[in-house]
Amino acid sequence: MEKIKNDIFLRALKGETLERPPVWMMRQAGRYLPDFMKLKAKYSFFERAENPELATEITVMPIHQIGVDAAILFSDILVIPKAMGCPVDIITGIGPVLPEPITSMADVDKLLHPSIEESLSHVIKSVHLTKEALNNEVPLIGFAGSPWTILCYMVQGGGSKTFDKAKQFCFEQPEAAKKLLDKITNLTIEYLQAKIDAGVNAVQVFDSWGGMLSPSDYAEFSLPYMERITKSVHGVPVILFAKGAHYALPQLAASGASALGLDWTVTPEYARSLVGNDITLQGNFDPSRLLSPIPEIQKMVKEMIDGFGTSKYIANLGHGILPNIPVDHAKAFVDAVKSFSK
Ligand code: 1CP
Repeated sequence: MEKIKNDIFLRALKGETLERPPVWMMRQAGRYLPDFMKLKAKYSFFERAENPELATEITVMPIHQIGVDAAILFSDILVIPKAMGCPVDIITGIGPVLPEPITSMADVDKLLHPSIEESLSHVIKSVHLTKEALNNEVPLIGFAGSPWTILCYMVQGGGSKTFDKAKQFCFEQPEAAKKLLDKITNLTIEYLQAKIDAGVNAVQVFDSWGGMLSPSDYAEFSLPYMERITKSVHGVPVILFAKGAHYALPQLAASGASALGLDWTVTPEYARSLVGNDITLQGNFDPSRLLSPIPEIQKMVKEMIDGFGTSKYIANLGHGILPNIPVDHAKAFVDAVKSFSK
């Protein structure tokens, strides 16, 4: 059995009380690092993500340059629709574009259920190569999008402020929507399990657009699928991050997950009052607050940790790091967590 040298992240997931919380940042592998920008100028998104050597290089960058306590594999949640036969482009300045969106049951029926081996072997290769490159320094996190968040892109055809077409599809054609959610869930379980079998030490499910739904619609179109994923994958801790859906925290806490991600709209006290004391919490620094002067970042990090405590807590942002964050501010955030003392 491998022994990870810095396993503070895994210990927090087990619920241990620590001297200081572990720290990593959502979207830490892309976006703001100058060395990443150089690769981005040279290669398209999928050239970077589907090339295991490049994906490995990008994954380890923030470990060496920023000093985070965990690595997250460079990839994207949209590899799942692509594997199902729904084309995906990622266009600089625009974001994801899915030119053949799902509009009907017939479209859902046409989707593929490929084996991970035939469709996503590059991700598995990236896990192997990244594990080698990390040399057991820190744990590696694998991830997937939640079925609802993946449906958002597959039906909307790209990013959106409202995901109105995705919601319309769910409300007008609930049977087709649920069949689509089922298909995404089935492939996602196999995908996450393949990454676990290849060596990732934890997995996170990103329900980035969970908060687009009302509590009752969340209970119908997102929660059951997140629960099924959590109960089906085995071997490593599962972290569920449902942005904007704090009303669902009690149910997510009961799903069997090891940890829940939080966005910055909840206080530590409120989050704890919803989930109890058994589960680990992760978050929730407002990513825009990394634009504040460094002394203010340091002060706010201290307040955040004082609020959450050093037991069952992982310091993180409340959503992905923004592309315009100065590297020294990101590093100041991480350093402030690592030098925390009561
Ligand atoms: O060419 C590029 O580099 C484009 C930007 C980019 C990057 C760096 C995209 C397109 N994806 C990624 C990588 C990525 N995506 C990672 C890798 C690890 C890391 O950066 O640390 C991860 C974890 C994701 C996850 C992801 N993709 C999410 C969930 C997390 C979140 O931020 O909410 C979502 C919603 C996506 C969709 C997506 N892919 C890319 C973009 C620009 C977006 C968001 C578009 C939108 O706002 O709808």
